[in-house]
Amino acid sequence: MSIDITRISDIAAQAGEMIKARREQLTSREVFHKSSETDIVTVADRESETFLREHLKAAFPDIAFYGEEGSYGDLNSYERVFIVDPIDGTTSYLHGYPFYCISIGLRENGVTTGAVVYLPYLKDIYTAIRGEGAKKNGKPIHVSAVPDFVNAIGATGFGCVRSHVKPDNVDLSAKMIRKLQGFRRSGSAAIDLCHVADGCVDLYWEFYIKPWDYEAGRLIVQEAGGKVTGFDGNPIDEKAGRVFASNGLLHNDMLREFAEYLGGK
Ligand code: LIP
Repeated sequence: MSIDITRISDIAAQAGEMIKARREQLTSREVFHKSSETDIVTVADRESETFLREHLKAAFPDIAFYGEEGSYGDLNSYERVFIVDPIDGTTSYLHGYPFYCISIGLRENGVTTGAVVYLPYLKDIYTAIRGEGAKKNGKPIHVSAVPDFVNAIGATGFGCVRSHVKPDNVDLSAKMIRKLQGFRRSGSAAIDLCHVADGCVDLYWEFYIKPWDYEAGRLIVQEAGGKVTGFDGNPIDEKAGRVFASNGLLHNDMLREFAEYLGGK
């Protein structure tokens, strides 16, 4: 029996509206640093996580919860688990830049089976159920048919720079900016993945991101007909956190760019 995606969507939308309203009251004392001065978390991220944990638990008592802002042990020890980013795009959220979202993926026995991404500012909701396709606001979506870089929009993120981890994404992005028709930065991996799924972006990559950033978006892209792998074309390695999504047609060209840039690293 497939999961009740409408119920998960309702919970995501409630949390989304809550954080949108909360932002108006957020004070500087409610913003904290994580791995570096530019890596932040707000009280709203924590409140959103608590809300999602409690409401998902009440609606789906048999499914565990694993969120960005808590300590939940080993993700791979759970049979059925919601993998949740309570605010993906926290920096944007803090500044009032409208691209932030709630991301909820459901993983069962190692396979992602359901996904919901809610963008409170735009009131867009993306959903997917494994084997049943992907939707935006209830309507089926599909990746683009753009076959080459010169006609493509690419998106990426720079979490790696914020955390001072190498190799970072700066030189690769500079190279791709010259090859692509356009380049976009939303500040949220989950949103970038949804944009690949609905075809307004043709490819997206990012270094060092976490399951809560990509779990839901990955299924939404796959169910919309796209491809999601690591930078070597293999399934994403959770530890490496290198995530690459495309409409499928651009996949091999971009894999060649990664190989050249990383040279085996
Ligand atoms: C963010 C990602 C973004 C990435 C950031 C960060 P957060 O998630 O979605 O794409 O560049 O490093 O991981 O921290 O806003 O939930």
